[in-house]
Amino acid sequence: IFPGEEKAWKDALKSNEQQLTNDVKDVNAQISRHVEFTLSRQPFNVDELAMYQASALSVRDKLVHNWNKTQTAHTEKKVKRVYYFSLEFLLGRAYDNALLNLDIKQSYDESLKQLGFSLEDVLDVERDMGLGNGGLGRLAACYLDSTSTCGIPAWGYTLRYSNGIFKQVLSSKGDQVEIPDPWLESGNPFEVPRLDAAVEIKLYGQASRGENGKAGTWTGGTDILAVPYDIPIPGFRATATNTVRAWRSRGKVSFDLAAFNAGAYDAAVREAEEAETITRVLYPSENHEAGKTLRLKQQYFWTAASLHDICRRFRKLREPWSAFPDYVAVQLNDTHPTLAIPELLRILVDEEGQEWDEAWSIVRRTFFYTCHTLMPEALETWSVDLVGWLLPRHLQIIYDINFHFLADVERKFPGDRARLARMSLIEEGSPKRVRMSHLAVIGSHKVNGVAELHSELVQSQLFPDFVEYLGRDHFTNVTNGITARRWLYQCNPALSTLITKALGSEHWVTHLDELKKLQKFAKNEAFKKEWAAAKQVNRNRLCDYIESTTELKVNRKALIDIQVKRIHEYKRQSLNILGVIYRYLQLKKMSPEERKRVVPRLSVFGGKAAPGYYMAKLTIRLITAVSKVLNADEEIREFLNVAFLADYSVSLAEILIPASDISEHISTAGTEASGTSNMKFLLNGGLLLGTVDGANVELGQAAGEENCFFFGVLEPDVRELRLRHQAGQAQYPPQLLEVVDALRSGQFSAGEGDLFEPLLSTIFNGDFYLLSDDFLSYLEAQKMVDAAFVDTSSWVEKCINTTACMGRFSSDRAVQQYAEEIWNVEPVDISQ
Ligand code: TH1
Repeated sequence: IFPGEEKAWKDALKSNEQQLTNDVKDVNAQISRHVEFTLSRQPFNVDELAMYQASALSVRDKLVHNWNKTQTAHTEKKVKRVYYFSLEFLLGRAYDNALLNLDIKQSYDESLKQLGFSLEDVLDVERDMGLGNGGLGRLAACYLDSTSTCGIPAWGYTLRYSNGIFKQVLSSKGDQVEIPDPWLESGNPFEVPRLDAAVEIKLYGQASRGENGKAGTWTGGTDILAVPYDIPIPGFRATATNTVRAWRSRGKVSFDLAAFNAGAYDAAVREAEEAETITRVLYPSENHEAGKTLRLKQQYFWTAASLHDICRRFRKLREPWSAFPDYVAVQLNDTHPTLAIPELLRILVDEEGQEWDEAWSIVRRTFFYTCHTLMPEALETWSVDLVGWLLPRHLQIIYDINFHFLADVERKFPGDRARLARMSLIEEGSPKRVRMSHLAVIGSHKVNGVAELHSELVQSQLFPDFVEYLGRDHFTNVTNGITARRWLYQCNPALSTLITKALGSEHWVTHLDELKKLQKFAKNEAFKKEWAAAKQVNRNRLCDYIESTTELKVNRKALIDIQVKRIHEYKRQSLNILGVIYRYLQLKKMSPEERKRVVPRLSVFGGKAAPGYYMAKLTIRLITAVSKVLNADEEIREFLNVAFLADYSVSLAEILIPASDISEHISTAGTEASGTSNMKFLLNGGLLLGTVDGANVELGQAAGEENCFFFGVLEPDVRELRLRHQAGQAQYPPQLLEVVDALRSGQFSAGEGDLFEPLLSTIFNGDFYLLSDDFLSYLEAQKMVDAAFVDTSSWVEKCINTTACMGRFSSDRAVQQYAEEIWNVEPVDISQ
């Protein structure tokens, strides 16, 4: 395996390894080497950014070392790998995570001190890898973290957007303004470009079918380069280091010399420009179909490049194609990568000479599909004309799949035309559209939802025909999980230290069920004191952040109630803020004496609205408007204040989550597939205020209903209530009307009484998200929160017992469940 002299190589590599030690003196040398040689700088002109780059590169060296070992072991052992296809990987920052996972944070802290910097400040220089919108992208990041820690051979495949999720700022009026996020501006020390592994991807052109299931062709069109950039994902205290491979699009001929010589400079660059546009920006819509041509190009570009990579790796094994599913499991993160299904068929039939039936069987054993939503507006369909124009061969293949599929449905359910129409991959109409979820369901070996309730609804509401046709076993549930490394160990040192001290070791960080043992401390007064003290450290950190980034002055003893997530009507930030207004109106009616008996509160909101989502943006305006009024009200603000924190991100979540007393997960029953921040808040000893929806249900079962605050209508009643609204038979509680009157009076909009009318009118026209039905029980639940919070001792007990029960929500559990029940992939010990 070594070119040249084996001994020369081995000695050289050994010496490299010896240089990676973690004594402070060695770390100094490693960092200064990057300052001098990589950055080509001298000590006197090292600023914080340069120190971040040099020291992060020295950390990367250590990651790369483990990474190479991992990849070599996987290759040598010919393991089966899982490939996680996700258009979003919301990784956040990498530096602190790497320091903690490699257990070298202390050395770096000391080293940077000696070199004249503060580690904390240097860590703060890093920009978030914001390659995602919300829960779906963050889930992918947590899952890759867990595969590394659990030793499961895995690759994440995604796009390297040069602009991640936009930066959110607030205008002086309190409206969301979007600013681009060119996060790569000053480079990314945590990625490795693999220019040699670039692949060509075709778009447009002409296609022809082969005769009776034989190879077809796809010619002409435009070829674009896909260049991979690799990001190492380290396991906790483990050598195993998996990869997120992110593709960047480039023009194949970056420059057309003929056109240039002919004086057409524009034309010379245009083609390259167009190619690069594919990975220029992440679509900022969450749980909503983007529906744009560029988005379809992104989806194909990414899945085709990734499959190309996977097939290349497979060919090296010299196995027959029938063995492909023994080495490859591809998890489709929602329908966004569904084009991988016809693409693999195309490779097998057109390029590898496989018969159609055999190829289809390989495909169906390779793919697995996770469904993340029930929202009709998020279900992807693409117009047949668009698919045919961009991917002519794939459209033929999709039609052929559909032909065989419908023939089979007809055999099973003869004469049921309505069923055929419902199940077809093609939605008839003008234009005709390809239903991506149907393709994903029949092209996969298993389909899973992301929480128990959601998986039930996936079967009963979304795909009932497919359950009948494919059988129940085709559908399953894997409840989402989160990584305790980032979401407790890293973001909450105060609580982590306390837990480690109580449990006697850090074993819990990789075996989260161990937290159960905290239960025996739940009545220990000394422990409870320390628990409360840790919470106060985190509240103070958040309050400092709020006071340094907003105009607000906050009461540090107030109950902190947080709702942070994408702004959506279904997530009902509006219910929360209307509740705040109600509380304000009541406080205004009280005497100063009465007010002192009320639990003081700080309501914190954060989240981005899709740029084109009017109602979500108006909700932000409402929250910021209420915040201004409360903060200006000197007699009230110490009892009730509202903060809208701009630019919610992974890094901001790391400050917010440890600080909460209560967090709100209050979607209309049956609309939130799972939610994952709910798990993070509870893991950090915050209590849940929520509806009976998504993973809240299982969180409640685990933590005990006595430790949660549930309210609201149940999913089975939603349909009936909506009908009642449509029939104009709904009741509006006086408490809600009081709030509505206040809003209409202009009290929260400088006299502009109709500013929030569009929002209010949704409540009085159909009230699709059932605000009026849940308002009273929401207020009741908030009352219970107040009552419980007053009894500090029993409150802390609830918090401890909640954290203790969060083991099941570890992403380690989730990926192990996927590995065993879905992927059939085994963990690999790479030390031998
Ligand atoms: C989210 C779901 O809304 C959330 O409930 C769930 O916890 C999370 O996925 C992880 O499973 C979704 N995000 C998106 C984003 C897009 C399309 C659909 C969904 S569902 C772009």
